[in-house]
Amino acid sequence: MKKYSGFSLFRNALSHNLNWKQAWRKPEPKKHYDVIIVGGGGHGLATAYYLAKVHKIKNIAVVEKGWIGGGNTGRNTTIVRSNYLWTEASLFYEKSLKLWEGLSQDLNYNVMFSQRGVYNLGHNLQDMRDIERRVSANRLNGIDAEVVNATQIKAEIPLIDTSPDARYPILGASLQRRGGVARHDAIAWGFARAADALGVDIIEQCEVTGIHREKGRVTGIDTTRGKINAPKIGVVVAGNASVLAKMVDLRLPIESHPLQAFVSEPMKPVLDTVVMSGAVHGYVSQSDKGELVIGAGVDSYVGYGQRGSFQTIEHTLEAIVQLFPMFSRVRLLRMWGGIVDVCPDACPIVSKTPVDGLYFNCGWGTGGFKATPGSGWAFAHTIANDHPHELNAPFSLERFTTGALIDEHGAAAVAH
Ligand code: FAD
Ligand code: PYC
Repeated sequence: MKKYSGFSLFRNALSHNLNWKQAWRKPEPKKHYDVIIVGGGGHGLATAYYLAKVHKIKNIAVVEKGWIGGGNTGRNTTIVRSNYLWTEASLFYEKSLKLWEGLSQDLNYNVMFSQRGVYNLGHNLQDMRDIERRVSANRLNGIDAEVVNATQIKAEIPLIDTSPDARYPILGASLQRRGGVARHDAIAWGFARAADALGVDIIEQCEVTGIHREKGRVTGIDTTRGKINAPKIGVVVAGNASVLAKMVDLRLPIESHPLQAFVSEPMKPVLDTVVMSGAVHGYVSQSDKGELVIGAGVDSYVGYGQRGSFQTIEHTLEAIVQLFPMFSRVRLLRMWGGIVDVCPDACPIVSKTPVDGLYFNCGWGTGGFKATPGSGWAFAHTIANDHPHELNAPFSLERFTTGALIDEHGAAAVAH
């Protein structure tokens, strides 16, 4: 991949973007591909990248109904961590965290991964018992995790209210220091550019409207830009997974909910870590631009509108102001919503399906951004080998019939 020197940066800065190169091509869809990935979010683009890079498959298309990264990838609050409770989940998320740690170099694109630590607060004795259990489980799996008390929290986050008479008193927290935040657009753009350089066709403004099957095998898709054939199709459409599944008469155990986030006006740096509280339904970090990035629990109803209700905004901001009284003076700049695809055990589905050659990657709910590289890596393995990798084998569709669920509601940390 071409590297840019300081001199070329200077020249391009002065040329009013006339010399700027397109980061990825805008190809017309071909009639046939070896693999089609439906969904140009981070997970879909990462899947295409690892299919081309690791599995040397050359004839790949990513088909996106809007623009790449316009779904949840571009709408999330970018928290990255791997401190899940059960071994199956924590090892899968840890694979992803390890990929994050080398991603800017691998993609030759700065994804601005900042390992500034993630605190999950505990407000009562049961919270603290759960935190201690999860930290122990993480450490047994070789994942960095520690329990910190209120005094340590106050020392590291001076603005937080740790007084015992607070409405939600803070007793302690789990802390994963290798956790942090990244730039959400950069993950889509970085994977898109790197996949394109390996020959992947990224086709935007191309909605999939039907999936063809013959004798139990997938054969192609109908799109708003015509029919495209392929013997293998990977579907990675987050909140729209049930809609695509219905095209092949498959019922997924998924509910789709709105999830909201907000940013404040920019300020000087006041918060250099990430603070989450599942109990009060709020979390906050500060972006490199200085905005507070604030998120909520899901809106409780199901729906496909990418917006949420006012009462959730009010509830979340109440919680944030209780934790950080000084933030009551900060003005909110904007809010938005995404549609998250939630499974009954708060864990994803990365799986083959009853239709040969058709694979689904979904159910990441409120927590899939952190998993983007690991999910793409494992899904690429599954598609290339027609068999899951051991990391994603426990996340198959069969678990909903065998009962081998992996309950991660506690570690999901965002209420749903
Ligand atoms: P998406 O980025 O949504 O990509 C799916 C794509 O499929 C979309 O671009 C869509 O247009 C396309 N598509 C849909 N239907 C079709 C069709 N018929 N044809 C073609 N294309 C189609 N996770 C974390 O780990 N940390 C967080 O801090 C965090 N915060 C969040 C905050 C909010 C407000 C939201 C909404 C989510 C948050 N998440 C977080 C979850 C995370 O954003 C998602 O799990 C993750 O981004 C999903 O990525 P994806 O690539 O699967 O989905
Ligand atoms: O999964 O860490 C997470 C998360 C934070 C905010 C939304 N999801």
